[in-house]
Amino acid sequence: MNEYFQIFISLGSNSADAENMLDFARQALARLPNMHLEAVSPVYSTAPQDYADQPWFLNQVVELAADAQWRPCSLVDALLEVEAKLGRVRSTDPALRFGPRTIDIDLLLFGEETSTDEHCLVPHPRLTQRAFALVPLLDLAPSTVIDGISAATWLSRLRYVKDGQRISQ
Ligand code: PH2
Ligand code: MG
Ligand code: MG
Repeated sequence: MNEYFQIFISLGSNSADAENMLDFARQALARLPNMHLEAVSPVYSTAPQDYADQPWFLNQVVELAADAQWRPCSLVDALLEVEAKLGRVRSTDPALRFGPRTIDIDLLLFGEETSTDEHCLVPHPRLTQRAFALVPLLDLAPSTVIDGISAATWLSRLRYVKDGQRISQ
């Protein structure tokens, strides 16, 4: 019997075309070999973290099932390739053509695995601090545990406001 990993990936974009970028990203992930798109969370509109002076983001978490040939680092490489491909999608707005990266695809969790390789840290090192990732993750998998503590507990430690599909932190 084949072993499968339950994988959670965060999608984020604050380009003018964010909805389409998430859509393209979901399609590209579903097309990865030996990978199955299992579930998608609602899309949240989220206040920018780290650098406040930028537009709000759309964020979403997707659940994938990967067969045992995938490893955290090979998946991160594949995600970077998808990002690069989507970054080249032409916006209709010429001002955005050479703008910043339009999609961020982050590996959050890879089954029960941990990776301390700088290039492909698992769990994602900032997951427990970010409501924009924890809220949609909990939508899909309410009993998730991260570093021995439930995702719900991590979220309860954050100061954030969730108003329908909007999250500010
Ligand atoms: N990603 C960042 C920095 N800040 N803020 C929100 N709301 N959503 C993001 O996806 C995001 C961010 C860098 O990865
Ligand atoms: Mg990120
Ligand atoms: Mg990233």
